[in-house]
Amino acid sequence: MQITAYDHVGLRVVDRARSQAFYESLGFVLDAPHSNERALELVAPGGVRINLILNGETPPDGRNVLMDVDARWPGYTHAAFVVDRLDTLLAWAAARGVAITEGPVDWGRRRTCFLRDPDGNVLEFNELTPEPTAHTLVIGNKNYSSWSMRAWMLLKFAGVPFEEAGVLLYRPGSREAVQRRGGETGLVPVLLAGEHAIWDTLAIFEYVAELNPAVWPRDPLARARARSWCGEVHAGFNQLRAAMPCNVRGRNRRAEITPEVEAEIARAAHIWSQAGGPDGPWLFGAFSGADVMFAPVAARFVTYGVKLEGRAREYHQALIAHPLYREWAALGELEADVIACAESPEAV
Ligand SMILES: N[C@@H](CCC(=O)N[C@@H](CS)C(=O)NCC(=O)O)C(=O)O
Repeated sequence: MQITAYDHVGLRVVDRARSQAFYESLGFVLDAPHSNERALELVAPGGVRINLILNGETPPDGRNVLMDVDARWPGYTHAAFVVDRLDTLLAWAAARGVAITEGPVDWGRRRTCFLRDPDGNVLEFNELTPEPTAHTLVIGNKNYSSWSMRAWMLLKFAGVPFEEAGVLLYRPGSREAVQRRGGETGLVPVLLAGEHAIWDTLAIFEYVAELNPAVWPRDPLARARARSWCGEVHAGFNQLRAAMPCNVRGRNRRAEITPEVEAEIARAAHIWSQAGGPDGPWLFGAFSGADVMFAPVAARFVTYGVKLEGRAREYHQALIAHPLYREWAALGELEADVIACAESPEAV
């Protein structure tokens, strides 16, 4: 037998409506099929569950009998949750007038604060501190390397500090230079995390998502959809890729638009036409790794003058105006190196 995770923590409460409203404002949602007249089950977007046990009686003088009386009766003292951003939690508490009873305090492995729920149950919230790891991103020419662009934008978006090591691509010895840095395939990007090399873009995305979960949408099914689209880009769009080599600073370039290329343009446009939501204009409302994955596709559409319509067009405009896209494109503009096979002639 192995204990693998918590299923839930049970909290006895006095006033059902008051407690439900409190926990819902923290992001928990009622799981009605698993609730009954004795207990409410609530679940947070990350899957963390609590049960509100509805048989509480108002304690004498309103004090929490486990925590606020002189006698130290044995029992649970607090539930400790992990949050992505402690500052967001602190802002939530300030906006609702919920007192922070201890903290925020930096324990090294975690940054923590405590507060009480409406019954005086102690709740602890932790933002975990990642182990300090030195990161180096081995990338190719910024103007030409679409996969490098993705890893670079993602690390910046996730706020993971890194140094850059540039390798000029498609020269004798380029792949060997990447291999010497630990990239087993000789292709870029390679993310070096301390001594360890990660040499595939999807693997880099997943690694960075472990450092900052904001890389993926919060909802598990949205997350799966985001990964499906990213997998599709990673494994597909091969006709488009071949017909339109990445050349971020290039304009008005000619591409042979075969029916297969046309179908892949239509597929990208179909995905993009689904963008936008309450949290913003991106594929999953808030900006995520899925948007980063499509950034070089957006760049190709600029270079080769691909016309889009409606929501897809708006999404494309937003993506090429994103500050990280612009920063990458501006750096590519400054590069002197030319990769002849990616320099298609101008359209007439
Ligand atoms: N599957 C790899 C693809 C990486 C890739 O194709 N990188 C290109 C640059 S965009 C490369 O290194 N090309 C150099 C070469 O083929 O020698 C990933 O996901 O990272």
